[in-house]
Amino acid sequence: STRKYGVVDTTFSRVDMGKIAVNVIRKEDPDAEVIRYTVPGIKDLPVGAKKLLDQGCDGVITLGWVGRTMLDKYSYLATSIGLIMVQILTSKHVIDVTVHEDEAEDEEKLVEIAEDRASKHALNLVTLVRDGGSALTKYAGKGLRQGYKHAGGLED
Ligand code: RDL
Ligand code: RDL
Ligand code: RDL
Repeated sequence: STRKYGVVDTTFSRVDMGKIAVNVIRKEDPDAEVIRYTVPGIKDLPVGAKKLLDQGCDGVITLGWVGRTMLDKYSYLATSIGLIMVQILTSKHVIDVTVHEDEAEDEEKLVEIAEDRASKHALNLVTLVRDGGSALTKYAGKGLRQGYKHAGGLED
């Protein structure tokens, strides 16, 4: 049967990262099916991901935006634990794309971080789902980053 990817995003986010992820997945794996599901905020992402996996998705990418306050950061910690629980319960990858609003002061830079992180992690999801984790081994220890330039491996 054809591969199926899930994309879960939020209305809280200030950048349409779901659209970016869908476009990258479609371009990279044109025969696959992509299902998009949008929730209000990050704490709704774990069940959104679980629903898409229950509907037969082989892997999911979530795209969340965390506000600047401590309360927002606690919400993210809870979300992250929830997303990890979904992965453990289903043995499927849920790639967590998160942009923290305090990563940059200016809005242009935040858009840049969001676009880079969503694109690179959408590619990671396709690789993991289609080719498996061994396909990433050639990049092990290379200091790859999403949202920023790669840090690079210390041994290179
Ligand atoms: O279930 C409804 C909401 O509780 C849920 O959508 C939350 O994720 C909303 N939310 C917060 O309550 C909050 O304090 C969000 C943030 N902070 C946040 O930083 N980013 C979000 N939602 O996407
Ligand atoms: O699911 C995709 C990513 O969310 C996941 O790979 C994270 O572990 C990536 N990541 C962070 O998001 C982060 O804020 C990592 C770190 N910090 C870190 O310090 N080390 C990592 N990943 O290996
Ligand atoms: O070294 C600079 C950054 O990598 C570091 O500040 C990370 O913590 C930034 N970061 C996040 O905050 C996050 O939520 C990253 C990710 N997600 C991620 O998925 N990949 C990253 N950084 O490389």
